[in-house]
Amino acid sequence: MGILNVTPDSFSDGGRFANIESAFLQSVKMVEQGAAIIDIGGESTRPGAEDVSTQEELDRVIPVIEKIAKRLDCWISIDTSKSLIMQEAVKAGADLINDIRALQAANALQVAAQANVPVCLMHMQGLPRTMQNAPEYENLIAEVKSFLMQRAEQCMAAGIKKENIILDLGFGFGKKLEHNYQLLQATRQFVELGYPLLTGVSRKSMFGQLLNRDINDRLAGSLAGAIIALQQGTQIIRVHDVAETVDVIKVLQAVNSYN
Ligand code: 8Y4
Repeated sequence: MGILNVTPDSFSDGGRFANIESAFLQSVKMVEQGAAIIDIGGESTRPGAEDVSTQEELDRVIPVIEKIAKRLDCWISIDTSKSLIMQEAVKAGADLINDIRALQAANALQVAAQANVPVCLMHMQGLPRTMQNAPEYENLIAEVKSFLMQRAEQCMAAGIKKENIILDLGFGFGKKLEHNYQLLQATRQFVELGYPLLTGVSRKSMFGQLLNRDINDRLAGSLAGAIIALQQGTQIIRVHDVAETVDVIKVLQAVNSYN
């Protein structure tokens, strides 16, 4: 899964059309590099980021989804927590709903059930604005597992099919450095819950802090993280650096092809 940000912080303002075109070209590149899914987000979830209006988020993501759906052979994932965005995105051609708030917003469960597409449920402690202020757990693995299983149950109660549910440990979302590494090491336990797992560690601060690298110098750390998760059975890996990650996957597939 290649990451496509269509937030204004990731674009110099050359107007809407230039932004759509640039987002599309970035998607073409990621698909050519081997991405099977493009994850499109129009709302920044960084701690301290400004809230985005629904109309603004729609204006950012819908034209890009329409263009990718028409022109590229890949799945489109919509990264949003708002039910209206989910609904419009699926109408425009999105194939997957990726929600860091695990469909807890008003109407999100109902819209996702109606849309009948896979949903990714992510664990987060707290909310983006404050989640990194001293997150604490009594039993990290048990708490993340219990949250995800409860959300999966609620999804199924709302009519979402079991086979359409993907889980995600939510690296960096209300987690200290040690929490992130404990969860990464526990990946197999989550795979064993019987749902596909999505892992998103690309360029995150778990590498920045550990290795003392700024955001553009975290590729080696991110690839190490990807390998560790993939070896334990994660099925989807959300990344900025598609070409490099595809090489990693091919090497893992080669070693696993000899029994
Ligand atoms: C550098 C670049 C440093 C990006 C931090 C970040 C996940 C996610 C995000 C995730 C799923 C991010 C939307 C945070 N992370 N969705 N979204 N899983 N499913 N930060 O881990 O990439 S945004």
